[in-house]
Amino acid sequence: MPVGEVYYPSEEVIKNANIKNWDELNERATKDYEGFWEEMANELDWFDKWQKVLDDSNKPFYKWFTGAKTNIVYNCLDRHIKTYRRNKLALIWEGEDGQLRTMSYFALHREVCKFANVLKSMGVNKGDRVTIYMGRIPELIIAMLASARIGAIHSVVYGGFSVESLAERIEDSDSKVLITADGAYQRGKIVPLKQIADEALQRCGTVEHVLVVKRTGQEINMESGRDMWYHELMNLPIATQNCAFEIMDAEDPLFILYTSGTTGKPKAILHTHGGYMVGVYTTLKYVFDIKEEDRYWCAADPGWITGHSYIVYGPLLNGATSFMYEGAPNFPYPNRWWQMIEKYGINILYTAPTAIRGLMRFGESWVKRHNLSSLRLLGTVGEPINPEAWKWYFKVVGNEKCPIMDTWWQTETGMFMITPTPSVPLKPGSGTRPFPGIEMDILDENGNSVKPNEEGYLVIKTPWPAMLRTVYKDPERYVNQYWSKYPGYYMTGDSARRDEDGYYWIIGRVDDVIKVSGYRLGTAEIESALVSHPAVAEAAAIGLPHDVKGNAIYTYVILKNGYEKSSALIEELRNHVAHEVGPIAKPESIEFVDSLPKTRSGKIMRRVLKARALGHDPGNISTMED
Ligand code: 7RM
Repeated sequence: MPVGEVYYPSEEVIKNANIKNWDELNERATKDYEGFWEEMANELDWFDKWQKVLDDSNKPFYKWFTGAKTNIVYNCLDRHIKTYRRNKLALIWEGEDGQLRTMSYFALHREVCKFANVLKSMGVNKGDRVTIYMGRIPELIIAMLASARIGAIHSVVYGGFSVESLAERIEDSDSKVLITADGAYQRGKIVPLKQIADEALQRCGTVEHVLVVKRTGQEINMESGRDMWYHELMNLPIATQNCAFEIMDAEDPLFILYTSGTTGKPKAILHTHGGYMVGVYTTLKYVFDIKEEDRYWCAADPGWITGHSYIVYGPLLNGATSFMYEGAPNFPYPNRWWQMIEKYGINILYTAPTAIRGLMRFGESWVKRHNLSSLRLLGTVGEPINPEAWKWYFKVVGNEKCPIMDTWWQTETGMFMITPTPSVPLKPGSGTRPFPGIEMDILDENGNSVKPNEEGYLVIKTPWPAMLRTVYKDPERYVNQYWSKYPGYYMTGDSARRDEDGYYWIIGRVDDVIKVSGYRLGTAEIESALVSHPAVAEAAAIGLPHDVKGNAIYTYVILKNGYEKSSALIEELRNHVAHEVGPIAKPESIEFVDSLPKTRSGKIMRRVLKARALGHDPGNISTMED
């Protein structure tokens, strides 16, 4: 008998499951993971097959499906329009203002080809980087796919980021083209994307063309010679609906995505056409049991890895119908999500604990006004889900019949790594076990596996197809950050424990990454935004537990001589961080201090600040300077 509280799948769920016998598949995939991934790769189209499934001759720079030729967009679109899926809806989209747009696979293919031709006419070539900065609108997906179709590398910057975050990502990626929108609707207000982009472009010098989608229609500045309207370009004769795809090597870059790491600036994680495609296709197929008639909704933002893998690429590779919603979950009322699930007959909902906790606060009557019986499966991602939120999700949203897929993974892993599949017994708060073919472990400081229920460092012991290939332009950082603590093993940056049944329980980050409402931020980004203000000499940021957000940002600031502490200055500094990094990074609190705890080599001891804030014992402080 398994230990703890266990939820078993119903007959109905097992009947629908793509994996009926998890243990059998797991055994097969563990014994021969290359063979397993090769079998999965064979379900997709390749122009040339691989000479080798896995090339590990230059560890940790692994290569997958070497010598193979493909294009992920071919597998997302062209493959389907040759079949009955031509007329199937690829995308159902609802704007925050209630506007509805749908696109068949045929229509999405057409729009992608047209925009790919526009990009080509701007001189975008294979290997060039294109930065995309938009709200959750269909053109964001079209822009990603159009770039990938012609072999360009997309770099999507989340629309909730602001001036400095955007500028440094454009600069670091050396993008010649920026694709953005006039604005984005969020909670009834307009986020002035173009205005933020204009300010960012004053701080970086690589962009030649800015392509602007009209979404909100307010007055914006259009710089002649540089800025062009998307809808005007799409009407030009060059924007024909045929555009040859670039034949890509399996290992050619598909995209970079910036993510916060242990120290310093966000780093660009690089993913490829071949392995990434096989990984996200397989995991979505098995974990969410995607069926032809399903309507699947991943409520993340395409600007984060969850959106890349499980709004854009995974569903399209599976020929699924995806729903995307532009705005806030509680706008104009707290029933918005439930209303849309009923209206569109959504079968699968994939979201984050912070969203569940946020909606839970409004009470179950908002859910109960709607018939949610179309739901079959639920998912969660981004941070550990507290059992209370899990149970509410299971009972109130899923009516006790929808298993919850608690998927643990990272920007770096590209795909689900620890996750149940629908036929597996669940424990609230645990992602169960690694996906078949993935070998993981929990280690102590010396690299030994810890005993059941002991905490340790979570590592991945074998390569997987959707793994990051490198940190863009910084291979050394790739090696140091991920592969040096335990040579041969990938270091996740998380701590975890494993129970007697082999179920994994994630505890949290062990580095300077803070997950705020499921968004990944680095202490360094927040601190550097603070010290860019003329009043600030030094700053430190930590994450502290928060009921809805999971973690909230607390900051400590040393003022420069001549500046007075005041509540007006606190407000000014909070807004300054929001303006530089984005509203998600706005500190919950700012405390003025005269000194910060530091090591003798001058590093801020955030762990000591955290212990003090929580009233805990700071532990070993022998390295502290004073
Ligand atoms: C997908 C995503 C990665 C970090 C990761 C964890 C945390 C993600 C879960 C989770 C507990 C989960 N990518 N995390 N999923 N913790 N249970 N199901 O979030 O790169 O932005 O963040 O998120 O700490 O290391 S990410």
